[in-house]
Amino acid sequence: MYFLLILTVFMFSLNVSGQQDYKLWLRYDKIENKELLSGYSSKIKGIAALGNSKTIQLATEELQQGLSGLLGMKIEIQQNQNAQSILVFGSKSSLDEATQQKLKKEFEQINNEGYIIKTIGSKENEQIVITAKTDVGVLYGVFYFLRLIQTNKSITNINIVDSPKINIRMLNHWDNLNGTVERGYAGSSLWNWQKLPDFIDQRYIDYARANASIGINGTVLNNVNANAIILTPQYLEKVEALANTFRPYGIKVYLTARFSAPIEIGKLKTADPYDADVINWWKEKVKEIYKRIPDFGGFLVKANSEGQPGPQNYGRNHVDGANMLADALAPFGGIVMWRAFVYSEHDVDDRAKQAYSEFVPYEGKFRDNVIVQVKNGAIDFQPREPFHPMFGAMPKTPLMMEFQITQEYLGFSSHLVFLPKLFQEVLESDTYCKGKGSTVAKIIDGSLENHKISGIAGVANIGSDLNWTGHPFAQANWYGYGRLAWNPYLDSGLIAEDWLRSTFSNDKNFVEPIKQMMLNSREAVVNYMTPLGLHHIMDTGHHYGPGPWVSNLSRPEWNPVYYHKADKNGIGFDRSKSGSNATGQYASEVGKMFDDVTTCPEKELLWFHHLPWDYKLSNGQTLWNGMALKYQEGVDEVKTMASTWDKMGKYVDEQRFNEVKMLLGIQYKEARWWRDACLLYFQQFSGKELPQGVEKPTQTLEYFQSLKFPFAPGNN
Ligand code: GCW
Repeated sequence: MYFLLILTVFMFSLNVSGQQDYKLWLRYDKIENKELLSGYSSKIKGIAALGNSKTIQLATEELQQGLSGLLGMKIEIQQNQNAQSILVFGSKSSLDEATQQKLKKEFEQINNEGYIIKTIGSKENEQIVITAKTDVGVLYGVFYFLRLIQTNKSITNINIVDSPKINIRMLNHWDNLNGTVERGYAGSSLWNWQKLPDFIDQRYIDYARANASIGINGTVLNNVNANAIILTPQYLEKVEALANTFRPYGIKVYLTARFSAPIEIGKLKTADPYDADVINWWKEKVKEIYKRIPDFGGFLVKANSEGQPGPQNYGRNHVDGANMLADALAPFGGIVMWRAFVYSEHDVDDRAKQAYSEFVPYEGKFRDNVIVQVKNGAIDFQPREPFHPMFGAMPKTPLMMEFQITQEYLGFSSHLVFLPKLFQEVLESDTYCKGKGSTVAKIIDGSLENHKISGIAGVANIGSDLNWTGHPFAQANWYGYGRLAWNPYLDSGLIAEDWLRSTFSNDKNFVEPIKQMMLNSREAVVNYMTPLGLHHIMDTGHHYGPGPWVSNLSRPEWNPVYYHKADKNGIGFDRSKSGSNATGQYASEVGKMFDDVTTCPEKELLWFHHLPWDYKLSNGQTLWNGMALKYQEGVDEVKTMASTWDKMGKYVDEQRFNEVKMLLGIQYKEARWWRDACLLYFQQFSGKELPQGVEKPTQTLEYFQSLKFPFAPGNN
C-alpha cells in the first residue's frame, strides 16, 4: 500500500514535470516579488469581456487562467463593465461610444491585427482596456498584456499601441503525409492524417494557442516537396478540420501545391500552365477548397527546384506557373507564395548567383497576389550567409523572407543556438538598393516600396516531442521567430530576455548570464562549424556533422569541395569580380565592399575570396592559424556555455536543468568533432602545424571520414 502510494506520487510528479516543457513560454506561475504582486493585484480585481465570439471566449479563458496563476488568486468575470480596477477587453464595436471616442487617436494608429492597451478613467475609477479593431487583435493584446506581467513589467498608466509590421507571418511545415518531417528533429508530424477529420488532438489547439501568443497568423501544413494527394477531397476534409480548429486563433491554413497535381490526381495528360484543361482544373480545385475553407490562405510552391515539377517541364517559366495559380486564387482573395530556391545542374555558374539570375528578369511580371519567397541565403540556410542579393533587386515584386527555424545545418535539436541573433543580423543588413538604410527588414515588411502584401516564413522546428522542439532552448527559436515576424526591428537580446522570463525565471541572476549565453551561441556555432565565411561543408544527405572532403556526388554543387575550394595555394570561393562576380549582384556600395578583400568583413571573407594560407588577418594571424583558432574559439565557447548552465540548477526545475545539461554535453562533443575533422582535412592542403592554443585532435582524418549515419533524422 505504502509502496503504491509512493509510486503514484512518483508517477504524478513525473507527469507534472513532463508538462513543464510542454507549456512553452505560456507558464503562469505566481509572481514571486511581493511588491509587484500587490501592485498588479490592486489594479486587476476582475475582468470583463465584451463580446462572445469564439475568439473572445478564448481570450477570456486565457486571461482568467493566466491572471489567476500569476496573481495567485481566482480572477472573477465581472458583469459590471464600469466597476473600478477591472480589465475590460473587447473589439472597438463592443466598446461604448464614450470609450471609443477616448481611444479615437489610438484606433487611427493600428491596423486590423493591432491592439491598444490603455489605462482609462479617473484615479478613483481606473480601468485597463484592451481593445482592437478585430477580435483577433484583442486576443493578441491579451497575450501581450499577460507577457508584461509574466516578465514583471509595469502596468501603471499603461499606454500601448501596437500593430504587426508584416501581414503574412507564417510557419512552413515540411511535414509529409506519412508522418515524417523533412529536416525535422523533434519527433514526427503533429498532424495525424489518419485520425482527422473526426479526431481533434488537443495538440492542435495548443499549437494554435502558442502561435497566436506570438502573432503567427498562417501555417503551411505540408512539405514543399509536395504530394498531390493533399489536394484530394479525402484530405481536404482533414485540412478543413484543422482550419476550423485554428481559425479562432487567427491562423489561416495554406497548402503546398504540387505543380503536376493535374496529372497525378486530375487524370490530365499535362500540367502545362498554358493548357486550357489545366487552367480549368486548378480553378475548380481552388473553388472546391474555398467551399470547405472560406478563408483558405493560398498555395506555397516549390517548382523546378531540386527535381520538383514545374512550368519549365513544359517550356514555360516561373511567371507562367505562378500567375496561373494566382488567377485561380484571386477571386477568393488567396495568394501564391512562389519559392525562389532554384539552382540547376545544367548551369555551370556559381550556385549562389542562380536564383537572382533566374528571377530578377521577371521583375514586374507577377500578378498582384503573388509573393516571391526568398530563402535566407543564396546557398541554403547556412550558419552564416550574407543576405540574399535578390533583396533589393526586385522593387516591384513583394519578396517574402524564408528563415529556417529547424536546425538542419545548425546541429539539429542537440545544439543550443539562439537563431533570432542570426535573423536580426540578416534583417538589419543594408541592401543600399534605395540608398543607405534600405535594410532587408524594410524590404520584407513592404515599407520601402509600399507593397500591399508582405510576408515572412519560418520552416518550423515543431514536432510530436513532448517539449515540441526537441531541445528546450529550441522553443526560443520558434518564439523569437514569431516576435520578429510581428516586428522585424526587435532586438534579439530583448527577445531572449522575454523568453527566459516567461519560460524559466525572472531572477536576474539567471536571466543575465543565460541571455548572454544565448546571444553568444550563434557565433559559437559559426566558429566551430564554418568560421570566416566557410559554408556548406557538412556531410551529405542528412547534413549531420562535418564532411568537407565529400567530392563524389553527381552534381558538382552538392559537394563541399565546390564551396571551400581548398588547395595548396589557399582556401575560399572567389566570388569577387575576378571570380564568379556574385558581388556584382549587390548594389554597388555593398558589392564594392564585398569585392575588396580589405573591406570585406572577415566573417564573410572566404565566402567571397580565395586566399593564401599565409594571408594576414586583421589580428595579425595567418589565415591558417586564424582559422584554426576560430575553430578552437567555437569549442571553448560551448565549454563556457556548459559551465554557465551548470551554475543554474537552483533556478530551473530538475528535469529541464538536466536535459539542457546533457544536450550541452553533446554539443561540446560535436563541436570538437567539427573542429578536429575540418582542421585535419584542411591541414592536408595548408601543410602547416596547428598553432599554439588549438587542442590536438584525438582521432585521425580517416576515422572521421569513416563515420556513417544512415539513420540520421530528418532525411527522407
Ligand atoms: O535545405 C534544403 C534541404 C531540403 C529542402 C530544400 C528546400 C524541402 O536540404 O530538404 O527540401 O532545401 O528548401 O526546398
